Formats: sequence, C-alpha cells, structure tokens
Amino acid sequence: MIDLNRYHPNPTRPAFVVPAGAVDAHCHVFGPGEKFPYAPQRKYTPGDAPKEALFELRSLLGFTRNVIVQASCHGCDNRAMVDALLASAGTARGIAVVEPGVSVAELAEMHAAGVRGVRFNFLKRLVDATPREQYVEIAKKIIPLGWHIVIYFEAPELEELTPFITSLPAAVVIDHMGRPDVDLGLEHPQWKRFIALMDEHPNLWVKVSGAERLSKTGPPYDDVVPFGRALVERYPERVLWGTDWPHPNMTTHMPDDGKLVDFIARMATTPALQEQLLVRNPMRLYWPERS
Ligand code: 0GY
Repeated sequence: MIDLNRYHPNPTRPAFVVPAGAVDAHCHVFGPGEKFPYAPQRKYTPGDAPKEALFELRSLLGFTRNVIVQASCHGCDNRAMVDALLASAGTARGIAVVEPGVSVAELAEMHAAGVRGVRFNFLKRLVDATPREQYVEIAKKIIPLGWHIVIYFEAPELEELTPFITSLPAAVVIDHMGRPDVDLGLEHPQWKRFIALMDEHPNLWVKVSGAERLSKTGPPYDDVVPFGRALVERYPERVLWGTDWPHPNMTTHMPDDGKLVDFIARMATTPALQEQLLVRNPMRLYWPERS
C-alpha cells in the first residue's frame, strides 16, 4: 500500500537526461519534526522529509541545485529550510514565509544563508488568510534585498487577486502554472485570463510544476502537457520547473519523481528550451552572480 503522507520510496532514474547544472526550483524539506517541530497552526502534518533525502533525490535525478520553498506546515518558522540551505554549500536557495514584523537583521541572516524570496500563499486549505496590507508590508521589506515573491493561488481566485499581484514591485513567481482546471482547456476564459496577465506583466514568472496535482487522468499526466507546453513556448525566459518533492497533500497517488523529470521533455521539447527552463532561468533568478 502506498503511503500518501510519504514521498515515493524508490523513484526511477529518469530517462530524460537534464542539462548540466539543472535546478529543481520548487521543493520542500519537512522536519524532521523532532528537531524542527511543525507549526501549531498547520493544516496538515506531513511525514518527515529531511534535507538528506532531498539531496539524495537530487543526485538520482541528475540535478545540481535546489530552491527550497517554505511550506505551510512549518508556518513562519524557517529553521528547517535554512538548516538545509546551510548544509548545501551554496547549492540551494530558499524561499521563506515571514511575519510583517520580521526585522532587518532576521532578513539579513536569511539572505546570508541563501534565502532569495518570500512566499504568499492564498490557498484556504493550507493557511488562514493574511490581510493584504501585511503582505504589502513584507514586500516593502524584502525589496531592498533584491528578493522576489512566490505566490500560490488557484485559478478561480485569479480575477480577485489580479490588482494585488500586479501592484507588487518585484519579480513575482507563480506556483504550479497558476493551478488551472485542466478539464476546461486552453480556450476557456480561466486560462486566457492567466495568459493575458502573463502577457501584460513581464515581471511575472511561472513554474511549470505540479503536473501530478493538476492532472485529472493521472500518470503520465497527458492532460497537463498542453498547459505546460503553452507556457514554456510563450514565455521561454520566465518559466521554472520543480519536483514539488515530497508532494504534500496528494490524494490520488504518490508521484515517481523520475517520471516527473521525464515529463519535463514533453513540455520543453527542444534542448534550447530545456536549457532555459532548467538552467538559465533559475540561475538568473537565484544565482545571478554565476549565470
Ligand atoms: C506545494 C503545494 C502544496 C503545499 C504547500 O505550503 C504548502 O504546504 O505548498 C499543496 O498542498 O498544494 O507546492 O507544495
């Protein structure tokens, strides 16, 4: 029996060989809970997914770097994520979740560890709502550090969120393709609204991750291909990809991370697009000094 609260126990080595220096730009570490307790206000309690397991997976998949995104189950306590960054010898960057009262010294310390952005999460099943003014306050504090903002919402929320998103004075990275309902197709107003937003705002980036969450048909996620491919081909300089390991809150299956890597080649179908998606774009955003 597959345990849906634990990452895939033996992912396959991908058939798709990623370009040298590839970045997994969306993944998490969970705990271990004994050392880094989960937040009291969390909406789910994950199985532990420690940094050692993440770095082992990275090697198996052929990747060089990670971007570790603070997940809601750790609230604003970024210690597990920062601990992973510090252990990575500069091969991981982080995205934090912070309170509006965060101090300049705390931000500077996170920056030194490798944090390069904050995440605003709008999913009601994951977090209690944060007033927009608080997010504005956080945005103001992170701008001087050159950080960006990662934003997580579901497509039905986009219309209401658009004035807020477009007011943010930084690069904004949208998680999981803006979480479209893939059954609606590429011609539906829901998807067209998202494309219009991306077209009009060159500071917006998008992760073509989350096929395993978006798919209604399950592996090999055929129904997600047109969405991912449309984004990669329309915005080749503003797309990122990540495993989303260890895949919290999956309800139907636990994805094989090796198969998720194979899926990349169905969205980014040429070596040039693959290089942009997996190396050039994330390097520009997260390791600008090295790209
Ligand atoms: C993801 C997606 C999910 C969870 C979180 O912060 C989180 O807890 O992001 C989800 O359940 O959709 O990107 O990890």
